[in-house]
This record gives sequence, C-alpha cells and structure tokens, in this order.
Amino acid sequence: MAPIHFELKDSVGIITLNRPDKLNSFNRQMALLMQEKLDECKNDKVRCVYITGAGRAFSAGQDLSEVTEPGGPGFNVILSEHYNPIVSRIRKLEKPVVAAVNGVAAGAGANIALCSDIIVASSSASFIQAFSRIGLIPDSGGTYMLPRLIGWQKAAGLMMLGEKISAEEAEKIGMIYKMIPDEKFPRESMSIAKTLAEMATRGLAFTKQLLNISMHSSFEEQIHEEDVFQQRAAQTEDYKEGVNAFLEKRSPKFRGQ
Ligand code: LHQ
Repeated sequence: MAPIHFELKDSVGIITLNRPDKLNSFNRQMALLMQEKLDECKNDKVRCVYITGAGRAFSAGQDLSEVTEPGGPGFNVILSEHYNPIVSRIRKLEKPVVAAVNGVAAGAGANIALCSDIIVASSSASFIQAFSRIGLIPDSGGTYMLPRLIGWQKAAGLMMLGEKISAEEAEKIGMIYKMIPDEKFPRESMSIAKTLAEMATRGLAFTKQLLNISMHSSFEEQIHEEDVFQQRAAQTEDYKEGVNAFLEKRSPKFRGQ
C-alpha cells in the first residue's frame, strides 16, 4: 500500500496520507512521495489540492519509531529533505491547497496542515503541537505560521505546553477556517475544494502570493504589490470571462487561464 494515495477528480488533486495503522505518521518514503505528488499538482489539470488522511488520523507527524531505528534518517536530513521541501512546496504552489483535517493532527502533521491555504477540520479532529512533549521545537513552518494565525501568546502557549485542542477551539481562535460536523465532513470539505477548482485559478494564485508577501512587507510595499498583481489578474482570460458574465447576468465559466 503506497503511503500516499493520489487521485485527480473534478480538477482537484486529492492527496491522501495513507499509513492509517501508524496514524499517517511520516517516514522517509512517505515524505519523499508527498513531495513527488505535490510536484505533480503543478500540472494545469490540477486547479486545487486537497490533503487529507486515511483512517482516524490526519497525521501524527514524524514516525518516532523511524528516528530511533539504527540506520534511519538522522536529524541532519529530516527537516532539510523531508518536511521543509513539503511545506515550501505547499506555500509556493500556484493554486489553493485545502487541508481537510479528518482526525488528530500532531507535530509536523499539524504544521503541514497549518501551511495550507484553507484548513477545515471535522468536529472530532484535534491539533497538538506535540514537539515540546518530546523535547523538540515546533518545525515544518509552525513557528512561522502559528503566531501569525492566532497571535503570539496563544501560539507560545500551545507550542510550549503541547496541549491538544479540539477543532471547535481551533476554529474559535482562528487557527482554522472552519469546523464541519463529522457526518458532513467528507462531502462539505470536498465541496470547498471543488468550488475553488472552478474559480479563477490564476487570480487565486496571485492572492496566495500576495498573502505570502504580506508576511514580511510594509503597508506601502504591500499596496504596491497589489497594484502589480491586479494588473496581472486583469490580463487573464478568467478576468475577461468574470466581468463579461457579470454584465451578461450569467454564471462565469472559468478555465483557469
Ligand atoms: C505513533 C506516533 C508517531 C510512531 C502515534 N510515531 N507511532 C522533526 C525532526 C526530527 C525528528 C522528529 O520529528 C520531527 C517532526 C515531528 O513531527 S516531531 C512530533 C512527532 N509526533 C508526536 O510526538 C506525536 C506522538 N503521538 C501522540 O502524541 C498521540 O499518539 C496522538 C496525539 C497523535 C494520538 O493519540 P491517541 O489518539 O490517544 O492515539 P495513541 O497515542 O494511542 O496512538 C495510537 C498508536 O499509534 C500507538 O501505537 P500502539 O502500538 O500502542 O497502538 C502509538 O504509539 C502510535 N503512534 N503517533 N508519531
């Protein structure tokens, strides 16, 4: 059974973390395959990426039995070759990435979700910055994303205390976009991805790039970037279609161009 399952459906690239008996914890093979699949998602046929987990977990982060195995990947490669290339690909991918957190998300598993563009979680899901419990620091972009999502104080508390929080709490503090009741989760989370896949893909990619840039720019720099990207958006076929459809009082048919 491949540790990552990939499927393209209705222009959504569905990446399923697939080691359910290990709570979808990452080993080297899985981390490298995830990078491969994210690269496949650069293809124009994919207009939204949807990441979820098989079984009861989203992901328990690093497979801790692998790091203690003699001959297993060492700390000198785990971030540089496994997690950093994954989260960097997610942030750079020029299309929306939805993390559909179906169950517990711990350690690097939680932070891969937090690096996605839109994070939704099923009502029974939970998040835990498990690192401090084993003497490690939060990685996979966690120290960058978490304080920006929920503020310094909440981030420091969650990262230092390593407390598990529910999807409901995660929604309340702004860590995720929304919580969806378990019974509706597969359908409604996928419906968000399908909606995004039918939208103006390049415009969404520009929005994503602007959000990335906003992390480190001044107000004046940011409004300059908005000017640059708005002019690019205005050159797209989808903008022409969007404005024509509005004027003709019909629904737009975006093609991602
Ligand atoms: C696991 C794991 C797991 C192996 C559950 N590995 N077996 C970067 C730099 C370098 C090295 C290290 O890693 C990193 C990045 C990281 O991600 S560090 C953080 C690694 N992750 C964790 O510390 C989380 C550890 N797991 C947990 O805290 C809990 O298992 C969670 C909260 C995920 C789920 O709790 P429960 O729902 O109560 O399940 P459980 O604890 O009973 O786990 C079920 C089984 O899965 C159990 O095995 P068993 O044989 O007893 O059924 C666990 O040992 C195994 N498992 N996580 N990461």
